[in-house]
Amino acid sequence: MPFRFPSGTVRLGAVTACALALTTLLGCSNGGGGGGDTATESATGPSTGGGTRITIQDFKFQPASLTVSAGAEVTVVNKDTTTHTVTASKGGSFDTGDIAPGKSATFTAPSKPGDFPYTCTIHPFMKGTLTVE
Ligand SMILES: [Cu+2]
Repeated sequence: MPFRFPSGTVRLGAVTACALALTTLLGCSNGGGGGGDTATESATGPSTGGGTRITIQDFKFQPASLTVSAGAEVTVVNKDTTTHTVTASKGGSFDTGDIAPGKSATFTAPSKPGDFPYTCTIHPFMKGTLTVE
């Protein structure tokens, strides 16, 4: 049988060298990427930073029901082509005032837990609920 041990050994050797080089390279890049991700998460902070958002589109609040922590800052983005507001229906707990088309505004959620229905003062048929916990 024509086995050729010398050439076979050479090929295996080359493959092994390549695999080692690749492993080393991948190991290095993985380490760097992981470090970068961790740093980004730390800088962004906990989820209270950017998760509280109401989007207005097609004369609707999205989501119509949003649960936030007491005193959280809520961002309202108006993606419609007309002005809207986010205004607490009773108690005057919060009110963004007029939000022009394509603009955004923020308000501070009530500091007491509960359900806070809100509406758009310009279009009273628009309704949503902010739940504070
Ligand atoms: Cu409106």
